[in-house]
Amino acid sequence: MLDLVRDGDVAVLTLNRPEALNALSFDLIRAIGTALDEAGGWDIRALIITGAGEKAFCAGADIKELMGRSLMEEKAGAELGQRVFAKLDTLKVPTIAAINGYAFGGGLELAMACTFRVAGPKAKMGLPEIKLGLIPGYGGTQRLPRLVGEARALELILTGRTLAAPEALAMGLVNRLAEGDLLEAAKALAGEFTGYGLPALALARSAVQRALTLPLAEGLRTEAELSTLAYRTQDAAEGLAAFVEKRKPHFRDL
Ligand code: DAK
Repeated sequence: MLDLVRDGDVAVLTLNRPEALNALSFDLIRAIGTALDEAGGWDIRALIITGAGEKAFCAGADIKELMGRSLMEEKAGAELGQRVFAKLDTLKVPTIAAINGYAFGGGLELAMACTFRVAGPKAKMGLPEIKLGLIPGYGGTQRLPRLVGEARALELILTGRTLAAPEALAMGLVNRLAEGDLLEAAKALAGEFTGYGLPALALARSAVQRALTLPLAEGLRTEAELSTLAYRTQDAAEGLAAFVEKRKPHFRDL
């Protein structure tokens, strides 16, 4: 159902239900939560999430499982998905969704909860819940407007239309298109930040996450506090000293 493997500094979490296009059963969502907890305890510097098989990153919530549930079961299901995906916000390392094929509904919501998204040439994505008489339940109505703005988010959620990778790139929904091997492209992106200190990476993520929820004055106050915290780390002392001494810094996550 799920594979979590380590490759040097980077862990790769692969949704592995290709017979159902890696659809998110509640068991799979729980397993993602457990895997994120496990990866959080590893000595890694980035986590990549991708899908097994040729066709799909993840085709969304398991539609068959959504049928015939009570209102309260459904609410608990939405809260479970939101809680698990929110773990990505606070994971100690940045995350990258390597979108290898279909990323629909909950699948795109999972990708949007990652820090970055890299799309392969076969990536197709959207929030098609409206076609099922539903609306997104795992964070899509909140994360999509933060990534692409309200007007585009409303268009995508109300029409349920499918985007190919170039359009997703143009609107900022994905960060990069992979020209060759997708996993290599995701690892190359990871390689651009894995040399930096985890405390500074985490403080920067935290500050940016708050930019979209706080009024400007409060956001600036938060930035002053978090940047001061970063300044107090040993990594900052090392980074400043390395510049002055004209050498490469050696960050130790301290
Ligand atoms: N769930 C379960 N099975 C799925 C699935 C899904 N989302 N998507 C595909 N499959 C299964 C198919 O049923 C098929 O299985 P068999 O029938 O062979 O047993 C197998 O995967 C291959 O699929 P297809 O034969 O359909 O493959 P195609 O290449 O022809 O089409 C497709 C690929 C991705 C275009 C098509 O499968 C498709 O449209 N899939 C559904 C996409 C979708 O609508 N996703 C769900 C979005 S809704 C909430 C919780 C969550 C949500 C809302 C509320 N609460 C708890 C309140 C969010 C819901 C969503 O994510």
